[in-house]
Amino acid sequence: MDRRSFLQVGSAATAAGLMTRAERVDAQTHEGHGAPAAATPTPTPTATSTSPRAAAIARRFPAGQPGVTVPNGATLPLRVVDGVKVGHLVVESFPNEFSPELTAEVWGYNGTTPGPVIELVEGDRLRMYVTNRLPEPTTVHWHGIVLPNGMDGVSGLTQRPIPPGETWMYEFTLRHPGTFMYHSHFDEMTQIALGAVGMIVVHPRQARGPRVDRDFVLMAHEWKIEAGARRPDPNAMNDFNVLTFNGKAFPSTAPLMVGKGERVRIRLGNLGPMDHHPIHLHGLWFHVTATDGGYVPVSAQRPETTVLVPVGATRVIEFVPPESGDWAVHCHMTHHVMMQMAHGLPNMVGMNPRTLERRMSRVMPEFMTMGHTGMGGMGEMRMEIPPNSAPMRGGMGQHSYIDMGGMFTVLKVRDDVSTADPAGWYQAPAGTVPAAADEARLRADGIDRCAPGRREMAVPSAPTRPSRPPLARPERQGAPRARPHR
Ligand SMILES: [Cu+2]
Repeated sequence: MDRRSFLQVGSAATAAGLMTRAERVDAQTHEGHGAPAAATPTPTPTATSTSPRAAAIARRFPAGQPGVTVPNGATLPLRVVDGVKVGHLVVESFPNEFSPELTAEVWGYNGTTPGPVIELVEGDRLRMYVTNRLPEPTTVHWHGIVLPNGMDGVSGLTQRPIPPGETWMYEFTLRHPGTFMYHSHFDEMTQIALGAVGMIVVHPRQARGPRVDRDFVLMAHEWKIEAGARRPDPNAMNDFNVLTFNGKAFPSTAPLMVGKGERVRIRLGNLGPMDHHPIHLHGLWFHVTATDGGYVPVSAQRPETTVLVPVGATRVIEFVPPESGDWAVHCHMTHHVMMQMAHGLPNMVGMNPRTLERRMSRVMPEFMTMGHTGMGGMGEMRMEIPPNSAPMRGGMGQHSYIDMGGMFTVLKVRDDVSTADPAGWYQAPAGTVPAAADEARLRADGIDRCAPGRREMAVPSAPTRPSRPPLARPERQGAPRARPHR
């Protein structure tokens, strides 16, 4: 199966895998739940493709709004019983593949972290069953939703916690449209850090602003997973080393496919333990149109290229991409696009390694200094690493290795998105990609490459990666270098 097929089948398979057979039959009838809960029959999805993206677009909600697209994720199947939308969340422990080289045991809902997106319509009555398969009690808090106090899900304050093995019921009406979240509110430090979080989308009954063509949900999260460990460390307070969108680190993050000129909405949420994330989009300007506190009045919307998504908040952005291309979408904290990068290392940049290398080569012929010319390309070198780790890993791009991993994905803007391959890259027109300048051009423009002010390079040797043998073991190197946390 190629990557495209995998992406297309993946979400559908995931969603299907979460349902019992009866639920599956029911969901086929009700998944296009755009209709008023009480009276109007729920329309059947009209998607002709197996693509979850196409299915999302085909699932229309009031005012012609499309259903949400959840990269690497799915929406929660809901059935309508006597006008009430009924769902079932099962919180439990399971392995999550963060990236091809890293899998760890997390706590999440219905086999995913974040849990499935709960997609509703303003005015819906929701009845949600919560089954606790954790080894300790739990609750579910409906973050941002205005509801009766007793349904707020705060252990001790508004309810007793749900003991392990029990199934409890929440029920309330979604009085306001918006982008909200859900998460455990018992032993928050552990359960949130291990992934017991998810998002809620409530579509408005009446149009609020211009209709969008695409509506994405992206949830940021951060994890501390020691290289080689099988479980995130919930005691971590800083140095989070695995950063994710919808539970995946790049290159496992699915791209956001949009058409040039389409109106796009991205609903960003953050229930990571500690850090706020400035999420940056390339190649366009956007407006922040809503938060988990409601819609931002048009007169108060500012154009932005980066939006800070604090812990415990959602930010909704909208834009019309003016240019086709492969545009980066990432957290702008540089350590949040690194994976399991060791911190507290000596600063090697600018160091002259010749003496060190000469001495070290006597006792360790394969010795290689790293970091003195910068750290670019280390992920690409595929040096030997502990099993189940992804230190400094990014992924291959069309032109070369992309040094960023973690909280990074790609907005793929295409002239014709209906036929575009999510695994494909943008083919830039000739002459629109930078290349080495030729001498004639330099002369014509009066550029002197040897102009005064250019200093000799402080470090005479270029990175030695092409000519040196691969490293034996990271821990056998004598010099400080980038290495995974121990
Ligand atoms: Cu960040």
